[in-house]
Amino acid sequence: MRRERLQIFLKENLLTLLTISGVIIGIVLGIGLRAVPAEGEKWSPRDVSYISFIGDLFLRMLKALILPLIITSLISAVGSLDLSLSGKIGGRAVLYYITTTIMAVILGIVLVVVVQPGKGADASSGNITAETRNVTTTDTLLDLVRNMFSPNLVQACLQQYQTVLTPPKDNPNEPDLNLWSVSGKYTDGMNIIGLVVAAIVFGIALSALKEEVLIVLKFFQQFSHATMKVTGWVIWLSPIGVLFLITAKLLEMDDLGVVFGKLGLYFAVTAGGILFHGFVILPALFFIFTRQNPVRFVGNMSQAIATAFGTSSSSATLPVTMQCLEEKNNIDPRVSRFVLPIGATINMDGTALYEAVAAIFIAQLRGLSLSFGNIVAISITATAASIGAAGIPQAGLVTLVMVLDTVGLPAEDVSLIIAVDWLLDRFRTVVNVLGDSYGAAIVAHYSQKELTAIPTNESNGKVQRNSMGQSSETVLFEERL
Ligand code: 7O9
Repeated sequence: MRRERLQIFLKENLLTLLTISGVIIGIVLGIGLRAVPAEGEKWSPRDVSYISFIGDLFLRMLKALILPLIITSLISAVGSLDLSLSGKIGGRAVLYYITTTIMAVILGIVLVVVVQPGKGADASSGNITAETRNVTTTDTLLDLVRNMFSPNLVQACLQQYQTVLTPPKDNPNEPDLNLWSVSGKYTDGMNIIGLVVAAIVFGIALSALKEEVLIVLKFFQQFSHATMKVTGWVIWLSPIGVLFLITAKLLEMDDLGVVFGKLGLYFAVTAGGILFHGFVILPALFFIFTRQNPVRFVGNMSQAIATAFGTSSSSATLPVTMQCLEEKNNIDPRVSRFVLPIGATINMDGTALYEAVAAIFIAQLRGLSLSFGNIVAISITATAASIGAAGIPQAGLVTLVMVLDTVGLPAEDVSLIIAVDWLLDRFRTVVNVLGDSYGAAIVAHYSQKELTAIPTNESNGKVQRNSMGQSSETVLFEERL
């Protein structure tokens, strides 16, 4: 009897157990293989590229799913709800995103102000120079809004708009960026915010036209099922994929010592804050609002957590997150397919906490004393930067530069913390993914009543039958036609 239960457990959780083993073996192998080259030497970039090859294939497959997934999910979810209900669900999601992001920033600020990791630390750790570009915060925010309204949706799949500043001809060293001339260009990278906005608008149009466009709605629903089917296949590669991604990353890094040495306290404060937010605060909120067991909820998300840690990209993890949420945590697909792509785009609790902590740490390192007003300004910019990151070309450092700029710190100071960023990024990504997932679950809980009032219209691929044995589609068609 016991053995049977164990067998059932192993069978149901085989993939998850394999993926977690993949993460652990990846770490052990990475650290172990670092010791192979002779003292003072390291693995050549070519060797590392062979090792990352398999992880890279996994990452490419996940990334290939992002575009079809967000477009079809958003259109089919918004299209199957009426306007007032999608407004309510969207509103609840945004309220959750803003509240939790602000909570994350406050947690980070309290930690960094109390622990003071920058006091007495040595400011010479920045031996890597960061590439930064000349931008003003205003231009960055205007670019974000411009990117929301893409003039060409085919181009939006490939490029984002970016404002470019060039120094005046008569004074190439002009320090005031406001005196530089302004032009615009398109840079490589998917304009995700433009695509999300366009898909939502298109979904609203389908919902407004109702039965007139039922076939188009069905097309997007079925396309979305097909994408999730492929996701189900790709997920089986995750144990091997994350193993090689993690091993290769560990081999590529210059010096693992800084994580525990020079920048150790900074690393501990940031990672501690991020993990506390994701594994204590968010689960507590989840419990308070839904009265469900958060431990079981996180357990069911472990596949997504491992993928987020391995890829350090919440967008690449999105297909896995959606699968875990729908298949294991039984969240209504009309909610998950609507709020997850939006969450992946604008809700980044880990990133917001990190940017606030990083800016204050650098200020401490530079001996700059911050007023209460400075700290409020940092909080606001860190929140805005995490919301806008996906709409800003080459976001990574640019957003942190924006936060540093609010207290007058130079862009080059980003280089002080770059040495541990690759590892913090993984923790941020895990918590960003968890934040989106808890949000979808809480919103689904509060929208349950309104959702049961309308037929599911086969959103999760399972045809639902009523007491007469008719599928809900038949009912829907009969009702509408
Ligand atoms: C982290 F919705 C999607 F899935 F289609 C989507 C696609 C792309 C959502 C977001 C993006 C995107 O481009 N995001 C993005 C995120 C762009 C730039 C920076 C970041 C911040 O990334 C996090 C961080 O560095 O803290 C983290 N690596 O969650 O992926």
